[in-house]
Amino acid sequence: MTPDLLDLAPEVAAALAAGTPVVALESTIITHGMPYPENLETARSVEEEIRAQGAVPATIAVLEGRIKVGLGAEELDALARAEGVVKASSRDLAVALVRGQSAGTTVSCTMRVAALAGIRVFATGGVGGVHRGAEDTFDISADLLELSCTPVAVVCAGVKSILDIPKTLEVLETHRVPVVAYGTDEFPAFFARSSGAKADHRLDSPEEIAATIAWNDTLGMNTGMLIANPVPEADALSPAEIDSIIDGAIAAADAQGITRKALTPFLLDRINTDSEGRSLAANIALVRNNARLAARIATALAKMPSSTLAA
Ligand code: PSU
Ligand code: MN
Repeated sequence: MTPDLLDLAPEVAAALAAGTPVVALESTIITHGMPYPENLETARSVEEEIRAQGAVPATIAVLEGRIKVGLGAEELDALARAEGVVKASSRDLAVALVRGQSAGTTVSCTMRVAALAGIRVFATGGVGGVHRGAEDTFDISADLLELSCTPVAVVCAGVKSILDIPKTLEVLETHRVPVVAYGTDEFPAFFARSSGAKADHRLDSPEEIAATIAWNDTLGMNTGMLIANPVPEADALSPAEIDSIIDGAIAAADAQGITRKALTPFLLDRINTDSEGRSLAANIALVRNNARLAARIATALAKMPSSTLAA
């Protein structure tokens, strides 16, 4: 790795050097996934959840052409308020560096940077996937492809039904990405605890998940892993309520010709507005819940004898 490729925050550098647990966090959720000021409050409270478990949070973003791994309070604040910031998936990263851009990093880009930094566990809300109608548009998120070739475990709350969930699970299977549901037999649908699709695997403890990550490495799979953690019961939304809002958002995107990388941010914004904040409250609760689980997995991984972990 180029020695000065990454700007590691001091506490992140110290934790990585000491082998103590670190959890990566993405920043497109801050720049394109939630409105200000909820985006900033969420980013802060998610970092606190990770600290409360004894792990170090590393929010990843690009600021003026530098890759940041761990943001200071002022950097986080500025990113949350910034307008016109780029949304960078992993393929956009090199251009962002050349052009000196600031960017929110998507799941794919955050995974790429986490892997470069040596961080193996990453928490977010929802990952991208196969969009409804992908048989015509071919709109399949780069997140799924990054999961197939970058060894970082991503804790999410499943995928939103803005996506075609069965097709998303098929693409993950084709690309040999392990998909594990935590404490449930069902694959969760972000706002709802169940999508109607069965999860491929169920694991019930952070220790078992950490051991699965270690085995996946030892087997030379070189893939990530998707860990689906259902939204807490108390914060879940009723499918009837959220499904009609999502259907309305998709119809609005169709009517306005919104496609490609603008589509997911458009749908998220529309859902936030049309649900009058209820979806945002659920979103915040589930990201915090995912951060807690990710920190417990990173802690279990850090305790494993290094002989069981691939170099
Ligand atoms: N889904 C959400 N919230 C998000 C995103 C997706 O519920 O914030 C963001 C993530 O950063 C994800 C990206 O990696 O959108 C996927 O974008 P696309 O569908 O354009 O690949
Ligand atoms: Mn897309």
